[in-house]
Amino acid sequence: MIDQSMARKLLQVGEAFRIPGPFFSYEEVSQGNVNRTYKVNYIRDDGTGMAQIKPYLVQRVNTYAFRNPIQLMENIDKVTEYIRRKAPDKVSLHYHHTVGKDGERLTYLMDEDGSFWRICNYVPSVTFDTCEDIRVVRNAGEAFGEFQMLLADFDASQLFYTIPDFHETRKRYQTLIEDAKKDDAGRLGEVRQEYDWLLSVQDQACVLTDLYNRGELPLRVTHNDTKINNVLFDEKTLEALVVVDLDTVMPGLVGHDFGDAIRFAANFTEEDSEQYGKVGLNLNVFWAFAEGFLSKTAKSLTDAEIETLGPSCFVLACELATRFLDDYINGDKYFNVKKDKHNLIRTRCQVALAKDMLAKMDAMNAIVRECARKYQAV
Ligand code: GN1
Ligand code: MG
Repeated sequence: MIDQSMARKLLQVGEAFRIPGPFFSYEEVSQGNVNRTYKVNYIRDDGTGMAQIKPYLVQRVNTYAFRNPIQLMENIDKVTEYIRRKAPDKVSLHYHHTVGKDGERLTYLMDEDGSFWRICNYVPSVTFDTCEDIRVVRNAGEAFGEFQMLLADFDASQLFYTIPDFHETRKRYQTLIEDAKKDDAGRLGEVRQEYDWLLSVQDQACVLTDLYNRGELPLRVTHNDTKINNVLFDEKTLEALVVVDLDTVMPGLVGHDFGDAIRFAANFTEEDSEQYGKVGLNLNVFWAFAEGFLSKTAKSLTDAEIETLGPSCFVLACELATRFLDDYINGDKYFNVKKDKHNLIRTRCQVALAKDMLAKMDAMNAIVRECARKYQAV
């Protein structure tokens, strides 16, 4: 159903960015747990006298999650421009400009309610929330591996930390422990089992942070939100077209991108499934992603980094579980919730996945080493 006030708001945003042509319609794109995304259609004469629909992607950035959205847009501008220069033939994202109070060119609009808006080109494509098609998974692995390699010589010090301590797993744990002590929403009793289990694996879950702090892993530019639905695919060929959702592009570790991708794509179920018995790591999907990712990165990664790839999946599942649980304990302030106990369900799902990963860790490590050996040799 069309919400008239939202339509008016999107119209106003489109005017600010001087999008030409009459506003036609909009639909909310339901992906994303943090920002709100809309596909907005305009009518455009393509020069032949025939009216065409021209879609744009309009987003309202969640400024509770992203406290410095202006710096965030500066990061995105730098990174997209860098990639465009390095790989001009690749499909890319372009953010539209509006004019600020002093006539300056801006990639965002801050409206009178304090909402933060941006518009980018709409890329016709398909996305996948869950995926057992091995070709798609392999292509996604290649896309995220390539993304990281494209930025391998980008000066990471030019980037703001859009969310400070985003993958500082020890700090995530500290926050969880502090918020559990406060128990503002009175929910701790209900989540005791999940909370105790997560604390019992704390050291294993913090292995990436600890190795980095000991100087054993290099800092790279990472995407930091490598869910498979952040890759756009060609509908016919299923080739990966472009990696999207660049809000969290920041300095990071290779395991953050690999582990996050696996905990999302290789789970037998969706991220918020309540069928906890079905949750688990699909080793075929794991293998396909590892193949794609390492085919692009194996030659550049250090041996120490390669050794972290398997364990990083467990790390990222636990880290996200602490974040979902913390948000549940705080009364659901960070993640968009779409059903009752949504954050608790998400927590349980990540915990079940992390447990299954522990059981399969030897197989995961063997696959990673095999793929690394293969692609270092070619
Ligand atoms: C958030 O909004 P979305 O779906 O792109 C979150 C990620 C989580 C993910 C879990 C900025 O991403 O870190 O892994 O939800 N992004 C932020 O679904 O917190
Ligand atoms: Mg995201």
